[in-house]
Amino acid sequence: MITVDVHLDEDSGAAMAGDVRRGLSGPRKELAPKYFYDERGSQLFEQITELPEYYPTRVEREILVERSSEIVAAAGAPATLVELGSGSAAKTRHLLSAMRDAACLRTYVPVDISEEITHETAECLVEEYPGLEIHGLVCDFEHHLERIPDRDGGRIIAFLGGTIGNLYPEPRREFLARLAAMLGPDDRLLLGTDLVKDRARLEAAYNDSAGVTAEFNKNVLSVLNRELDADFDLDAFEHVADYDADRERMDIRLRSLADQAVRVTELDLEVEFAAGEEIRTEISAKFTRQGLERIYADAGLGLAGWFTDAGADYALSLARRA
Ligand code: SAH
Ligand code: AVI
Repeated sequence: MITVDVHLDEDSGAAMAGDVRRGLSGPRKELAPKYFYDERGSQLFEQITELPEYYPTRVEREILVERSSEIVAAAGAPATLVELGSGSAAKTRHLLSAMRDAACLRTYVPVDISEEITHETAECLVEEYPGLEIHGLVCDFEHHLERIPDRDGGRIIAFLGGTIGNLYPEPRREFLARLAAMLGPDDRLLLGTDLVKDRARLEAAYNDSAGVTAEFNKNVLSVLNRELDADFDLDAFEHVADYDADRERMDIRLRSLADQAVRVTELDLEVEFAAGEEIRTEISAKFTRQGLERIYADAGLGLAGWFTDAGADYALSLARRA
């Protein structure tokens, strides 16, 4: 009942090497957030979801607990749930249960870049949902969308957790346009988006008092140390996360605490940092309904359902191909 196809090969190693070389060679240093998620990074993200300050997971769960049946009905009770960036699929159970209760559930397709968590998730779910067919894909959803199987009976393509906010506007538009082109008449996108709110709550969510987000952020340096034989000293960088109100996004960086040089042996690259110089590791965009409707329209999608929590902190929206 479980198959997991792994599409991370030598090409992805070469892609990482190219990304990191470009990201660390220019005047404004940057690393892509997908490199956070090795086994340790996925575990740290799971810890983030339980932090008192990190509200997005809690409020998205609240919506799913209360509205999953309605969401599944509004999506036409499809047979397949595809999930991009599925991780542990902790909240996804509410959707799967609603699909099982509506007697439409046949297949779950978790799609994630982290191989370990995708295997673990598939094994847990097949026990929890007897008869469920699981077809996992370990790949980069920005590059391998075409590997997602097309199925009879309609699909919900869920992209939860607010991960869409980790894409810059232009790659986000391209990604959503490619998703739109994949949607048949019976398919719906189900998108989780964190909503614009006051700076204090946003900044607290990304600067937790237990320091887990700082550890998660620095974990990308451990990934480079292991994968590219780099010699980053994690104690020589500090975690920085603040809200850019003009761009409506969190801006997350690592700041060098000293003048230092880092060697990335696999790239034959020496990277110099001045004290105070930063590497951006992630953005996390926050949305409004109006803004999202425009984003959908620009990508060839149309809003087909809007579900928020009581505090209007977060939205799940359904979209169809326009
Ligand atoms: N959906 C879960 C996890 C969100 S964390 C939740 O809502 O809690 C983001 C997830 O997306 C991680 O599991 C990470 O491994 C995955 N991910 C990040 N970038 C990715 C990419 N480019 N391709 C595939 N998966 C990616
Ligand atoms: C996965 N993604 C939606 C998280 C976010 O909130 O942007 C990642 C994260 N980064 C720091 N804390 C959580």
